[in-house]
Amino acid sequence: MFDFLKKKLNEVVKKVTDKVAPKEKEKKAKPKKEKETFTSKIVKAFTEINVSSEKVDEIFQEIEIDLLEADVAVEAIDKIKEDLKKEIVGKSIKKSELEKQIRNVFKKTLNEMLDVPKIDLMKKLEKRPTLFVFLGFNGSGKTTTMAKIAYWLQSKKLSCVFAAGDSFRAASIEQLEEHGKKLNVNVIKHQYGADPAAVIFDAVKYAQAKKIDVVLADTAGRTHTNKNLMDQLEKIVRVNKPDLKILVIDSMTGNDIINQCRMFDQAVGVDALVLTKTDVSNKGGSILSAAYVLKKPILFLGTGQSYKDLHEYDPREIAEKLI
Ligand SMILES: Nc1nc2c(ncn2[C@@H]2O[C@H](COP(=O)(O)OP(=O)(O)O)[C@@H](O)[C@H]2O)c(=O)[nH]1
Ligand SMILES: [Mg+2]
Repeated sequence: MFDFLKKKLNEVVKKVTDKVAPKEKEKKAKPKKEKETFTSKIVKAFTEINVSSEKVDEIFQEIEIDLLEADVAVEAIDKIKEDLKKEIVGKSIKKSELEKQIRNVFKKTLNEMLDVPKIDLMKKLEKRPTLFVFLGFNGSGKTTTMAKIAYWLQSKKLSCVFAAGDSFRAASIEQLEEHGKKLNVNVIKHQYGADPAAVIFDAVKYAQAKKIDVVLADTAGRTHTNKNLMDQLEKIVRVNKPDLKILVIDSMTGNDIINQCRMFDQAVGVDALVLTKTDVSNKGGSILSAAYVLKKPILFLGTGQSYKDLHEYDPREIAEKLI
């Protein structure tokens, strides 16, 4: 997971270290006159450096591209830079400790960036029935994530029903029924073209009657320009008052993640995120951007195509992996 981002971040740590305190051999133009004595070595090891704010700006101008390549948003890069300044500018730092110190600053910054508000899912799930509605662009992984969450709920001994709220895209109902069959979960559906608000309403009634714990409602994928689909989403929310509106985002989307989330948030309000395809995304900076810029709870990461490939979001674990 996030190998490319990891590689870039570690390269950046090395580059910053080298630029703050260039290695002796790089500076050395003429051959050494004296043999290094034990004392001179010690002195060198203890040589302290002082970094200016301008120096950090200059360094970041050069290395910014590395982070942009890994899909880290500009806002996130600025935070990394400012945090680094706070820790190293105006202080005397031993050369020998510089890299370690930079690494620690990065780790702390990543931890802060990845730290998003939390939702106590088990507490949410105490309500009967709980309604989760899944939102997102076409192909982001809504239906697959719903099925994975059904599997996860079953592992917690909770029952669920699917609402086929995507009555728009061809074969979407059949796709959900496939999952229903494999997971032994009923699907409440209407015809294609039906009003999804009514389908979800029926699924909630069904869950109440059958004492089913959770309703997982699919919706049609939409884009910035689907005005009527956006209106449909508003109706779904107005009629059914979901307990959680979960935005499912493809982590390969790059920094459009931020626009996507803002669009759904403005239209209906986003309570939490799931980031899918973290197993195939070769960049991963999008997760930093999503966490830091959006500050929405992240419930899960999608890590593959089978039902068990759903990983509970753990910021510390990710920060440890990255640096
Ligand atoms: N590798 C990988 N593929 C995923 C993941 N989540 C979804 N997919 C795939 O993405 C494609 C679109 O998923 P789907 O659930 O149909 O998207 P929807 O249009 O939002 O409902 C399917 O081929 C899924 O198998 C994931 O976490 N990892
Ligand atoms: Mg779908």
